[in-house]
Amino acid sequence: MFLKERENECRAQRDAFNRELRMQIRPHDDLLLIIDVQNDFCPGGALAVNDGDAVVPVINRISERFGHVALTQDWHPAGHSSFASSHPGSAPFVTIAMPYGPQTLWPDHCVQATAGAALHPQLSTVRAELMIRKGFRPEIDSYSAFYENDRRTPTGLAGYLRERVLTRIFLAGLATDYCVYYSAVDACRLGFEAVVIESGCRAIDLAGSLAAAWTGMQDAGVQRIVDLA
Ligand code: VGL
Ligand code: ZN
Repeated sequence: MFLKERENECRAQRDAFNRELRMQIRPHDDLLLIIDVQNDFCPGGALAVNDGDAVVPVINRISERFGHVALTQDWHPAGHSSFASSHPGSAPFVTIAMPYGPQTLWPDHCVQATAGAALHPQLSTVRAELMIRKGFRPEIDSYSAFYENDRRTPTGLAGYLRERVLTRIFLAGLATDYCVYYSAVDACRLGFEAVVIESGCRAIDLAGSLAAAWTGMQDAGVQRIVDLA
């Protein structure tokens, strides 16, 4: 009995996996949104994500399959309010109260016009039609590609996608549990279809944030695929 159940479970998993792998890109409806593939989020960077640079070859490969590609870039002024260094007595990775809600404090990262803020040098950007910069207001952080962390200040991306009639957004990049997560959930809330490509993402995973992000994405209706193959 147990064996039979296990067998069925395996079969269901394999079928789901194959379905994902065969996901067809619709060249006129779909956009690949590449999130924050910047030096500071890669090994050796100021806010390095484990294995962060491993997303680069994956994204370069899958971006060729898309008719439309856009990028985001975390782009903070020096002394940004999300930096622990701007809050004397506070350490990186603690959460404090900001006027717009709780905010995790980070090491100084992605400071405008520094090498750390630059996109990873091997990331292919040739096919990108748009680059959205976020987090440039000194007093507010922005994880999502759509809204800043007050959840109401728009970046303009939704208007751009609507005017271009791009309806399904595939996401990959850094970090799964922050900027990818917030962007994917906002995409769904705004009425777009959102699909996160797991092999093209890596996570910070702070105090269970990765598990919480997957749950949050699932609840919001975000689809999750392993790869495009
Ligand atoms: C990010 C923390 C702070 C991200 C950006 O790109 O996920 N995380 N700034
Ligand atoms: Zn940031």
